[in-house]
This record gives sequence, structure tokens and C-alpha cells, in this order.
Amino acid sequence: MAQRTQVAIIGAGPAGLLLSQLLHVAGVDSIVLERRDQAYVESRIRAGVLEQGTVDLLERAGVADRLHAEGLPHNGFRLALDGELFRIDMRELTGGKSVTVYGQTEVTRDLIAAHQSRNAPLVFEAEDVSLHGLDGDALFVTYRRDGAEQRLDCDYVAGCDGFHGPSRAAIPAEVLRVYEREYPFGWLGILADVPPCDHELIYSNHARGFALASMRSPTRSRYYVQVPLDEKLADWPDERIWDELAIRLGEEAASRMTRGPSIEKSIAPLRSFVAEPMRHGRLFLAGDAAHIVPPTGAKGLNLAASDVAILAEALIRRYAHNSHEGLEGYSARALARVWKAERFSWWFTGLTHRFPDMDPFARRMQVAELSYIRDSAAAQRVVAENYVGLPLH
Ligand code: FAS
Ligand code: PHB
Repeated sequence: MAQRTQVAIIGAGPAGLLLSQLLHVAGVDSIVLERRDQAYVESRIRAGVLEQGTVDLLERAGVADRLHAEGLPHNGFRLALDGELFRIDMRELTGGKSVTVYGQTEVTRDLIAAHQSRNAPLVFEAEDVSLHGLDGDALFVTYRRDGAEQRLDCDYVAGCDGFHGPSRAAIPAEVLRVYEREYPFGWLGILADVPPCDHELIYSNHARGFALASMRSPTRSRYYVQVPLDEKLADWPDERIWDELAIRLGEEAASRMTRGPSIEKSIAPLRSFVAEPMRHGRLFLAGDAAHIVPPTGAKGLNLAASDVAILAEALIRRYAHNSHEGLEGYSARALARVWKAERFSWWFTGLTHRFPDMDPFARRMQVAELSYIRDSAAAQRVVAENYVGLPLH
């Protein structure tokens, strides 16, 4: 059966759902095609920190009520060097900016609820999504649903299908440029219904490796420890994770840490990745389909949001004023911000993690840089302005 829409969106993660919602608010039609079922999409545990720009976008999309009711505004976070804590006062250092702790899981649920409340065309379990006619006049997407072949004719395709989706692969190899750095370690994350050890996040550089104390609410904690790449989750029973967190976060934080059974735990690899350009003909990539950052800087979800802000504005201008300027400039504008966030995420990961090939000199450089940041308002301001999110323009 053939359908038609203005923008075909592949992927119902934060990028695809937010783009669809922003386009709807502006009167532009789209259809979202998602490979997984709704329960799977709504169950994924991912990011936890929203920049102010992301919060503003969710407000514009009309999905920020629960975020404002349940989200936790954070004006600072702490860094720890071998257990010694010091605070980065983001609000003071950035002239009033902050971040909001609110799980990506909740953002996804709020966006799906908004789609379903308006009976928006959000297709779950769309199999074998394929792009056709990218370079021709008739652009369309095919997929299979309940065994039946479907065709979706469209003016544009937004590739919001994450790192492993088909959109980036649709760009000819001779056109695509890829930049990548894989890190020699992963993050083991644990989610537990226990109160957080502090009211703000703690990023810890410890001789044994990195640890992060985060949260989802005053009663739900999210913690991470750096582990070797070949680590097996089965080798990390809860007690071992809590013991390692207590050592790496240091005595002060450990004294306030509440242990409890994990309700989720997983190991994720870390990589830096950028694909250029983020546009090919009438295909536009947004979010993880185009770039990946190590989660140290809490930039992944927020970069997806800033891509979508730029792409939504360009598509809305195209339909409202028949102006192609925003679409022509999308890739360069999005990439300018992407690369700055890639840099910060790469730098922050290098500063806080233990690298297997690290010699004593490299370790002393980490200690010296963290000590410099502890003692310098100028150095802290650099960290703070990147963490709260650089401007869109
Ligand atoms: P997503 O990957 O979220 O969404 C892509 C969607 O496309 C998915 O729903 C997928 O099912 C769908 N899709 C894929 N192939 C398809 C196909 N062929 N057809 C149809 N649909 C298809 N970021 C942070 O800021 N902080 C963190 O702590 C953090 N932790 C993370 C932990 C893990 C394990 C992972 C994988 C990522 C983490 N991230 C984190 C990054 C993450 O939050 C991403 O930046 C964010 O999900 C990006 O959103 P999207 O671009 O929408 O991609
Ligand atoms: C999280 O709460 O999941 C989180 C917070 C900050 C990060 C990464 C992950 O930098």
C-alpha cells in the first residue's frame, strides 16, 4: 500500500520523535518508522542529563510538563581526584545556566505519549526499512509491517535511526567521510532504587579507574564504573559494583552511598565518531545516525536535540517560505556544534579515565590538569560552559 507524507522519519529515538513533534507543532506532516516495538523503545536506559537548550526544545514541542514536575535542576557537579572532591559551580561560572537531570527513558515516553494522544502516524515494528530514489525525483521509503510490504512517498527523509541504522549507509561511500576513536574500556552502568549519594553528580578520576555517581530521582540512583573492554557482566555481581564504587568515589561519597539490588545493569563501549556530511540530497542525518560521543560529557542525547533544532527550523522554513537556505546549510551548521561537543567529550574522557597504556608521566599530567581546574576559576569556566551546552549558533 502506498502512503505519502512531507518528511519520512526513520527511528523513534529522541531525535526522530522530537523532530516529528516539532514539525507537527509547525504544521509539517511526517511519519515515523521504528524497527522495534513500543515496549522495547520505552524500556531503554540511556542518558540522564538535559542541557537547557534541550529543555527549551521539549517545551516548544509541548512535552515538558512532566519534565518540569519531576526533573531535577542541577547548578553544579563535583569532580573527584583519588577521593578528594571539588565542585564546578556551573550557575556561577556561566552567568546563571544549569542542566536538568531527567532520564532519556522519560523523554522518550513523553514524546511517544504526545504522538499517541494526537493519533500521529508512529509505526512500530517497521521491518527492513529501505531508502529509494535519493538522487532522483521520486523519493520513497519501503518497509514491511505485519508481513505486508509498504511504500511511503515523501519530500525528505530524516535519518534518525541511530548508529546501526540504514540511513548513513545510504550515503555513497565515495561521498561519506568518517572520523572515529574507539576507547580501550567500557562503562558498566547500574540502576538501583536507592537514594543518590549526593544531590549533584560526581565524576571521579581514581587510580583504579573512572566512576560516576548520577541519579534519576531522589529515590533512584544511576552509577557507572569504567571496566576493561572484554569484561563480562556476569563477573560483576551487585556487591562487587558497590565495593568498587565506594573505593573510586572516595570516603566522603562512599559514607553517604546507599546500596541496594540493581534493577538494570549493562556494559556499554565508548567511542567518538562523526560522519560527514550530515546531508545527501534529500536525506538528512540527525543524532547518533551521524555521530557518537563517549557519555562522559553527557552530550549524546543533547547533540541529537541540537541537530533536530537546526533540521526542524530548516524544514519549517522550506514549507512555510519555500526557502531552501536552512536545508542547504544544515550539515555545516550542525557539524560545527557536533565537533565542539566531540572535543569536550573526548577531552573529559581523557582527563578522568585510566588508560591501559598510561605511563607515570601521563598519570601525572591528569593529576596536574585536575589540580589546575580545582584551583583556577578560568579553567572551571571552560568546563562549565561546555557542560551546560554551547550555543546553537
Ligand atoms: P537512538 O539510537 O536513541 O534511536 C535510534 C532509533 O532508530 C532506535 O529506536 C532504533 O530502534 C531505531 N532504528 C535503528 N535501525 C532502524 C531501522 N533499520 N529501521 C527503523 N528504525 C531503526 N548519551 C548521554 O548523553 N548520556 C548517557 O549516559 C548515555 N548513555 C548511553 C548508553 C547506551 C547503552 C547507549 C547505546 C547510548 C547512550 N547515550 C548516552 C547516547 C544516547 O543517549 C544517544 O545519544 C541518543 O539515544 C541519541 O538519540 P537518537 O539519535 O534518537 O538515536
Ligand atoms: C546518567 O545519569 O546516565 C549520566 C549522567 C552524566 C553522564 C553520563 C550519564 O555524563
